Amino acid sequence: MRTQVAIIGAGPAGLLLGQLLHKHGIANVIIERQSADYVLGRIRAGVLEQVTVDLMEELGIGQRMRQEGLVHDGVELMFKGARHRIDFPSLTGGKTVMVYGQTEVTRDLMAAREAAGLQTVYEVGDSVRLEGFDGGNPVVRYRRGGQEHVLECDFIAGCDGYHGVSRASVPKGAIREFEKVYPFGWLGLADVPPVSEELIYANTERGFALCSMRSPTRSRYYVQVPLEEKVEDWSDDAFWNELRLRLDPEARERLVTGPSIEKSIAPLRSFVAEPMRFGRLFLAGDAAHIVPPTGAKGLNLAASDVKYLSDALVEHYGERSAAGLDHYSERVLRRVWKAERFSWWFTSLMHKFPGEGEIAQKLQEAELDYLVSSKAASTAMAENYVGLPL
Ligand code: RFL
Ligand code: PHB
Repeated sequence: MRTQVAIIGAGPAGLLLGQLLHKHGIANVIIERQSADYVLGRIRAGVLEQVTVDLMEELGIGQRMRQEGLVHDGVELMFKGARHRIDFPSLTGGKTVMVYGQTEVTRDLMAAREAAGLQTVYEVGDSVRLEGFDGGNPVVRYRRGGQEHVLECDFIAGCDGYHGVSRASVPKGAIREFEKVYPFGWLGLADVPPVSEELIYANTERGFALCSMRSPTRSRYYVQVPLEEKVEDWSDDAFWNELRLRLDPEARERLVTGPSIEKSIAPLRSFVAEPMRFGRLFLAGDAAHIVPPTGAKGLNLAASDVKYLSDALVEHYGERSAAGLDHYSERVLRRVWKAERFSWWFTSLMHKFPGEGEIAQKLQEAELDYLVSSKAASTAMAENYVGLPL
């Protein structure tokens, strides 16, 4: 089999890239480890920046998002037991974010891919091998249904997430990795009607909590827990009790509790691999970088990466110019590092760090007080949260 661009991974990065390339007549095949249902079963991101919303619209798949997504024009920051609102439009010249789950984005992209008759090979397990990307003829080898397959291509897009094969295929000496692992995780639980119309990010002496949502009837709540904690040790009741203790009196009163449909613990990490190009292999999304979820940036970075990559590939095939491809890594990393900085800053401001003592709490509260009372500080926060321009 032969294609122009072989895409590894059918997460948001891979699926978005596939549609962007297809729109410009560039053939692509996606190779995915899991089944489509498994990919759709993962509950992950919930907040889309305008840049991501615009990409969905550009691809003609914004209709359901427009109907079912929730436009949010602010978030609430809670500290010292009280909530303070950051208003996005007045601070950013009219910008907002869209609450529309990663599952729904993925579902819309899969449907569009199927309607366009584009090929996705699911359930290849750990069999993918990338070869020849340092020369002129890259190939992707994989096994499916007990048979070996070879996909020849011009380029490989590594969109296979943090644990994928693409970054791991690069010789160690050619890549630099920067990493920070936080000493806590997020225990997440879905779903009952949300406690508030906007997201609440809470800094408390007991640790961080986030009240988010997927729809007017589905909440998604998180509490900071020590890394060693096991999800089996958290009954739904224990979760609700802990969340209640981290909310202000009004939210505590309004909180609707019920059985969870999904409960899991996610570790928090900042990670960047440089560069993001190795000959004819390009990394995009979580394959190259991870942010802690506090800034809601992961999916949005995956989207902006593949926008840059598809522009570069369109330039290559259309104008026969390598300039876009040559500058891909440098251009993407400039935006990635700014999102890494924001996510690290917001994580550091909102979480309780073990062993840091009471002064750390006081300093966070002073910074939060400054953040909500200074227009300059609120503007910097709002500008980053709604997303920096491409
Ligand atoms: P994905 O989604 O991990 O997809 C990678 C795909 O590659 C497949 N794969 C392979 N395929 C073939 N061969 C192999 N060897 C393979 N290895 C892996 C995988 O099965 C998978 O289908 O990466 P992608 O596309 O780069 O997308 C990144 C986003 O998924 C991620 O950044 C976000 O979910 C992060 N994130 C959030 N991002 C936001 O923008 N806003 C949010 O509000 C937000 N909240 C979150 C989050 C992530 C979370 N968790 C659980 C990590 C909340 C949470 C709790
Ligand atoms: C979510 O709804 O899952 C979510 C929202 C905002 C974040 C992180 C996660 O910052």
